Amino acid sequence: QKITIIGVPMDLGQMRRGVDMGPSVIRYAGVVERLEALGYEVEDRGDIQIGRPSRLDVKNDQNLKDLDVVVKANQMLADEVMDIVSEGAFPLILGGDHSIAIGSLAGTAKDKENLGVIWYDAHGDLNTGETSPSGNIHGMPLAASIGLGHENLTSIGGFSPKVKPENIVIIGARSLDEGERILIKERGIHVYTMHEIDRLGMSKVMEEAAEIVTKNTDGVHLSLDLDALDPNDAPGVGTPVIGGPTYRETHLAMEILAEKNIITSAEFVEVNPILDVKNQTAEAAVALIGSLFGEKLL
Ligand code: DIR
Ligand code: MN
Ligand code: MN
Ligand code: MN
Repeated sequence: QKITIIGVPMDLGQMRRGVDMGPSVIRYAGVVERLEALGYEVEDRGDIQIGRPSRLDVKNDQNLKDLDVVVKANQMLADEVMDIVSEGAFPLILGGDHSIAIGSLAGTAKDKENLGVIWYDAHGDLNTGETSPSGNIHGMPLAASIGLGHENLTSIGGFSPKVKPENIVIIGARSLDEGERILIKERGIHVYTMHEIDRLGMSKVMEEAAEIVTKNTDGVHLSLDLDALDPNDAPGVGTPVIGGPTYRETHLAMEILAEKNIITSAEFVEVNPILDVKNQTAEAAVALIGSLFGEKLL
């Protein structure tokens, strides 16, 4: 199968500069070579061109920082991903902050009735301008994808919603805002917090998650925020939260997804090399991508 890589050097969905270098350092860590070594045909389409306002949006009218630039970039990403899907290739999206998941999901959900989503993240990303404590759009992409929030965000790709709440599984959550907790309960979104991971073990959690996202679905998108991992293993992220799954547990999660062969598109986001040591977080991302695509020792 062919894998097509698209980079999204976006950092305006949150307030720490540097995550725009994510695509570049993930490439530097050898993502293309890693996938080619597994026998895949790989095309790298380069990066989406993101405009940069001369000043960051300090006015922040609707508690949606830099809304216009984020919307424009996501629309371009949605178009690009739709094109990759129409070619029959697997879209592998490299972030950039997590606001780009709105475009990724618009692109991957376009021709699907029921897209399943695995959201591997320390956070829920279920805020809207009304509930967000930060105004950062990287905390809102999952809400936008189920049709909640500002219309400019929900309408990206020309349709809404992209996914149904019951087809979503969040894994690794340990930091949820009040509005997100309410939404999770109201909409019945499946969440495996660190409590369930500790109790059941990653293996069982992934078995159950895989069952949920494949029930009545016609594809599964993996959205992996590197801040899901424990900050010891992935220090190069803008909003680290102590007490996450280890590097090894996350490998296991990827290996189980590879074995089940259910993932049809994926993104790896929030790698910020400025906050990192020796590109450790991008190296982790590439190793995890290896496992997701079937890498095994023996
Ligand atoms: C927080 C942080 N819940 C917010 N969200 C992050 O700003 O909405 N998501 N970092 O990955
Ligand atoms: Mn996130
Ligand atoms: Mn996060
Ligand atoms: Mn259910």
